[in-house]
Amino acid sequence: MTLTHSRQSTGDADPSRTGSTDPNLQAWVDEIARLTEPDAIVWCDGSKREANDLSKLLVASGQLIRLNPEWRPNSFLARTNPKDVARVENRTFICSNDEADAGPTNNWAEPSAMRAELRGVFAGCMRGRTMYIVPFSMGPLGGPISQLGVEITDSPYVVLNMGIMTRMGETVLTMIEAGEPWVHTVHSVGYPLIDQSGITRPEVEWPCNDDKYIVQFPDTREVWSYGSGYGGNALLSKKSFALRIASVMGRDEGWLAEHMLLIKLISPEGGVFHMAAAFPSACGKTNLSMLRPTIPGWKVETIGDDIAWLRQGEDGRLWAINPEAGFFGVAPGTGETTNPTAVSTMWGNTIFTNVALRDDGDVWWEGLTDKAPDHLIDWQGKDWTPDSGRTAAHPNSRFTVAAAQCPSIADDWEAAGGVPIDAIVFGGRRATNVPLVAQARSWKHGVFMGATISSEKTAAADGIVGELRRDPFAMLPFCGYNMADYWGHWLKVGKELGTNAPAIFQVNWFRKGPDGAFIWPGFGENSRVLEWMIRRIQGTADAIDTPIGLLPAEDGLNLDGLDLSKEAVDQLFAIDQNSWLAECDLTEEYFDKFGDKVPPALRAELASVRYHLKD
Ligand code: SAT
Ligand code: MN
Repeated sequence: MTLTHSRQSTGDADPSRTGSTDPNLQAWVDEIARLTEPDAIVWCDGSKREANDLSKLLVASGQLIRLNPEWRPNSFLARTNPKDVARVENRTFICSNDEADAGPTNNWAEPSAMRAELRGVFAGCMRGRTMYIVPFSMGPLGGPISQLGVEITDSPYVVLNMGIMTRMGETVLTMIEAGEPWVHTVHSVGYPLIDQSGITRPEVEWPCNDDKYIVQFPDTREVWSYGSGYGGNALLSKKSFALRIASVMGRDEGWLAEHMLLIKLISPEGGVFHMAAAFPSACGKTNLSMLRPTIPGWKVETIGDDIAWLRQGEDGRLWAINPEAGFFGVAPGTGETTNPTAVSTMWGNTIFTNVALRDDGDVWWEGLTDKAPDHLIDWQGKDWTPDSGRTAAHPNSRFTVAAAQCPSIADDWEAAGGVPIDAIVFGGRRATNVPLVAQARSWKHGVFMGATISSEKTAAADGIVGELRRDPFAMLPFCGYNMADYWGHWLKVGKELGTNAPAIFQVNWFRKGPDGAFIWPGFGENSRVLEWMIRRIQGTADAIDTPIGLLPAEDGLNLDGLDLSKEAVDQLFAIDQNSWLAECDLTEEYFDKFGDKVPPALRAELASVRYHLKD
């Protein structure tokens, strides 16, 4: 769709800064500007005024719709190009100097060849557009686990999102100018408004390019992203930096960058515990991070919903921060019954992407309410009614909102040194085989559990939804180096932690019964599983040792007041010997892909599981 407003004015932006006193930063900005040829350069200060000006600009050009402020103040709807709705894993590259460092699960390209290719692709790509310099901090400003970055982008939508998802603005620039290290990231939607021969073309509702590149250079800690405006491809602080680049930093410096939510649990006795939990994209991390326990006396508070950076503290324990400042959550399935906390978090100041528009100027998506409105404009801008035969919101539609707006946010969510971790949880989406919960016998066994997680694919990435794939540590699309080396790194971290290491658990909320329906009610009822974990840590809950891990003993899991038959509970915990032996064969095949890089300790764990299954 073409729009009448073809050129972006930069007149509204803060004119106070025109450059940086940091020679490296300035030289890099100059170099990217020479390559991409923008009309103007804006140094973002992160102010409210700046965000207001940018949203006005985007509303004026038709790229954002302002929602009715009566229902949703200072909130906006963006509709992407239908070809730009999710992460593009087959266009995501890890360009390590050595191919072996990328490993068999990443797309590798030789760095200098990729740089040459990118130079061609980026040449003139910002013509007719404004280039924004977005300085940001991952983690509280100046914190011991925090890191700085700068994203150059030609997308004001990205700037607005970065302002919510990170601590963004002038203070970071002054820290960089004081000599703090920072990560270089460059992004373009790949849709110049003036072509090679000087001919202008009109702006479109969602500029992007069919040709996409999401390229990480781990050795130089750099990211280049082209052709997509979608979250995970374009908000380079997130998956590109906080996971792909940071995982490599962690490998080199002895810490962990993980695809994990962070929560604080308060027991009825007032005990405080912290948990980090890894699940693949769109498997309920946001819901779990905002869980409202159904069991009396327990409280869950939110620290993060997607990414955690973990590091051993001076006391020898593992401490974690949420490096982000906002949530980029999946909208469908987020509703008054499933996640009322998320619903109240987005009362205003929220950017919605690819959800449906109500006639009253508010938003809607599948699962927000039980009943759909009689009429909507769907995510593609078309009229929609409940019998249209298609969903009104895209299955990967998103909300971007500040974490500080979350009613369940923990008071220490911004503690610079993080929170001490008592338990680590690995989960996936499995219709069969994997029990509701199992505890690892040891750190090594826990690493084995994490390494062998598989999950049914969701709409968060391109591909076939529902297809089962290995997703070790929920990091398959996000590990910036060889996955087998990453397992080795986890084993090393565990060794350092020794007896201070957190307990490790595996969960599966998604097991289905013979009728194809989910057996476990999930959501708030998951608090029962969390309670069992805490009781295990305290040493007050019994477990039975099974070949695949420690399961709740008879009556060990608190099922009071839950309408679940004995058969259903048995199905939730059933371990089918033959299926598990078959799963072990698949695990061996999977390990073999990594050759001799697989840590012997993991091969030993596999042998032990097999041995006990055959017992
Ligand atoms: O699109 S994102 O990568 O930011 C979200 C996700 O897939 O986890
Ligand atoms: Mn994620």
